Amino acid sequence: MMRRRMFQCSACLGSMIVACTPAPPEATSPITEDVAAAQQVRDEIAFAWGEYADLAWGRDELHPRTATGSDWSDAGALGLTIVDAADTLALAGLDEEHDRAVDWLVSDLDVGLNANVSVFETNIRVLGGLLSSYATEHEPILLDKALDLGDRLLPAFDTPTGMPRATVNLATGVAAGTESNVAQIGTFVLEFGALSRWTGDRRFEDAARTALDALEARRDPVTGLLGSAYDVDTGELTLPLAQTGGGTDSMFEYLLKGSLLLDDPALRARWDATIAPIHEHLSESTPDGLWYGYADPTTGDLTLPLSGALACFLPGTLALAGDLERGVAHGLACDAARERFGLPPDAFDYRSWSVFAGNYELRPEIAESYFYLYRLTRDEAWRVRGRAMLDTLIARCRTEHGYVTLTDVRTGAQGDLMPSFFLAETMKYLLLLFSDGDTVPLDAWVLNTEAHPLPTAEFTNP
Ligand code: DMJ
Repeated sequence: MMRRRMFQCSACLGSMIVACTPAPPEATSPITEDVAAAQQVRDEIAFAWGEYADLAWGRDELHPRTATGSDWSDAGALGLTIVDAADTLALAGLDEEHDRAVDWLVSDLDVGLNANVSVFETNIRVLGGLLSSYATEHEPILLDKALDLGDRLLPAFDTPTGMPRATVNLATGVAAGTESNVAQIGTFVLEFGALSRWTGDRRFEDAARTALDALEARRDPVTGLLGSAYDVDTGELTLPLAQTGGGTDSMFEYLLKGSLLLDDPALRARWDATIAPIHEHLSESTPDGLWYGYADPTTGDLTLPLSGALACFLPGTLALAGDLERGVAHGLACDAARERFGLPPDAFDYRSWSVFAGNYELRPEIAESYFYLYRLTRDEAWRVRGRAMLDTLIARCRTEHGYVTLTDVRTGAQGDLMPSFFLAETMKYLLLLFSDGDTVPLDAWVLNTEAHPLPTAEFTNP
């Protein structure tokens, strides 16, 4: 049976579940597909997926150079690449591959592994992937498995502060980790909100909101800034660095996207209040554009001109929030890093361009920003930048058996992993960048931090 795939809007597809709102006034013509570039991305998705399916089916991730698979845990696999890639396969029109992936989720995915897993990663990849597939398939067992998984993640939130522990054992419910970072604490309201509203079980959304409230209570009373990590038992700040990259990033994203998915003005107000001190204390203009560095959360002093691949999600999120001016300026800065290094490394000094961590992990964030900036400005230059990124990915990261990370962008030395987010996010954002405007319209879908689309219309009337 051909499964349903509906990441479009009702005006474009008769069976869709949501309505399109009118196009913004400045939008004078529809966004049309860049046919050649979109087809090239589809071909690369088919290639990378095919290698995973041939060499590592059911395993968490593929190691292309050694042609093997590996799992997060010795206890077994969560089929990470399958759950993460299923909606990308649908969007790429790879119908047989998509159906096989969803059949595996329905029949084979075991969310009760006796394994200690990252609560954050399991939420954004596995729960997010299950919910996104449920949104288009309406297969009850996908929601049952999501609910089962949500139940197994919840014990992590049973702390004195309500901030979750970093890991939990999916079979025993034993949670561990005293210290947790801001992203690991505050990146749940999309998946847990959707789960609560689809099942009528408030526990998930309540837990996600309690964790966000705990972070809100810890913004510095003078500067308004958060640090990077906290003790989930005592609430003490353990890493006094305010920054927007790895370790904090998706919490900011979820304040904005939570307000959009759940139609929640209070979350929007919290995004506004949280991002304002970031602009005030962390931003710095250079000839390349606008950067956000590292600051002391207590004094607000900018202490380190440091950025990296992960932080480059923010241009797109700023644009989605309506701040096109800063979104474009920060996007240009991130693009300057891509131009300089070919692909953006994990950590560099944006004033001197010295590199602190030269690895490129097949990360999606810069492509994510190109996508939002193109959709929201219609400036063709963002597609041109995306095509350049795609060319570099193919030239430097494509191997006989899939795509690999780079251990150093300066030498081009290759690693041996195709992380599940490569198909979930990097290739999906490139595909969406080149797709027409009716594919995942931003007034109907909110993408979680792993790029799994969730439908806004289903959650606005709890
Ligand atoms: C992804 O798992 C998510 O985008 C997360 O928010 C950050 N890290 C990776 C990709 O770089």
